[in-house]
Amino acid sequence: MAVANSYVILNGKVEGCKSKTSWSPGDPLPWTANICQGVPFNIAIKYERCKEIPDFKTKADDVFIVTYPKSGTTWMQQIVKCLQTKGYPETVEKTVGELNPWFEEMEQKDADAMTSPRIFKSHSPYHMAAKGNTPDSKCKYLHVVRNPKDVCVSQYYHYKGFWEYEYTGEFPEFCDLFIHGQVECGSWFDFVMSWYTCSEEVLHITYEDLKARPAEVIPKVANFLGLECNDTIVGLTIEKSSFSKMKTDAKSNMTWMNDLRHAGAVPFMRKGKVGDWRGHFTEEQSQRLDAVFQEKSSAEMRIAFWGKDIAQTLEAVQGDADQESESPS
Ligand code: PPS
Repeated sequence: MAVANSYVILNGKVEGCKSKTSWSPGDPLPWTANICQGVPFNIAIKYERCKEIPDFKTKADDVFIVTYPKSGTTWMQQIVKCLQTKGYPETVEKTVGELNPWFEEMEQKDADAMTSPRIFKSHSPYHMAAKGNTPDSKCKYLHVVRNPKDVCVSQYYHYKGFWEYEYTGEFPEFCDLFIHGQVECGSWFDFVMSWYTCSEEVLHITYEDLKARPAEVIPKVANFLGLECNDTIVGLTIEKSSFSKMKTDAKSNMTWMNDLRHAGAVPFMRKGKVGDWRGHFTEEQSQRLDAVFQEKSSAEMRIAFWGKDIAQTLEAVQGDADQESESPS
């Protein structure tokens, strides 16, 4: 059943309707979602789970890797694993998904059973996130943010790859959905601003900085997590969290999710580049996204994250010189 835009006030599953070449507010959602408190999520996330999250008892040494989907979550998980093992992640049998389970998807009892210090992955906007409300339960958040145009492209391939979205549309429609915040976890702009303006202990890391200056960024992550860091550990972490290494590492390349993907789908470790949006966005789509970026976020945030106000052109986010092999997408 296709439900018209009234889904924003619903909680529960909304079946996707047929895709078109564009999407406008008021149109039914062309992908299958679970709506939790008005925010569309992947169907793996249950409304009941979202409801219980605010009551979760966080501990002072809990850390949440919080990201809008496709912003570099798995990359950060691998960096954390490298730091925890002083540069030898291969000595740990668990995948990054097992080490830092997806908080919104897991069961409460499994979260309760984890040994401290616990590190979770979370895709919740701040208002829906787990947070301690007493001084001794205040935990920390490691927020990874990536420029919205590259996120949009990466998320498009994610939707095409995982059958659970039942998404059959093409990029122009998906771009409309993204700009209007009608994709998984809602509006990128609201999500990022929610974490930027909250008063919790948050370390903000940009995907672009991590790509350009890993030797500067990785020690900040180690310091935030209270983990040992020296030049050797940083060097090993850079090597073992590189795109090419992770792509062939079954414990960090997400191939354990392959049974949820269409045969022949573009791999989860797709390109790992900065600026790939330039090969996907038209000038008109780019300008439209820039306008929403400008309207829905603060210049202060944009400058804090990217060094200058990139809302106009995202010129600060140039294509990089990464020589990783090109995939067809
Ligand atoms: S998810 O599904 O939300 O957890 O996805 P997420 O891990 O946040 O983002 C996936 C994108 O991150 C890229 N990626 C990397 N880029 C650079 N270096 C490394 N090591 C790396 N690992 C993952 C991955 O390729 C996805 O981006 P795209 O642009 O699609 O390639």
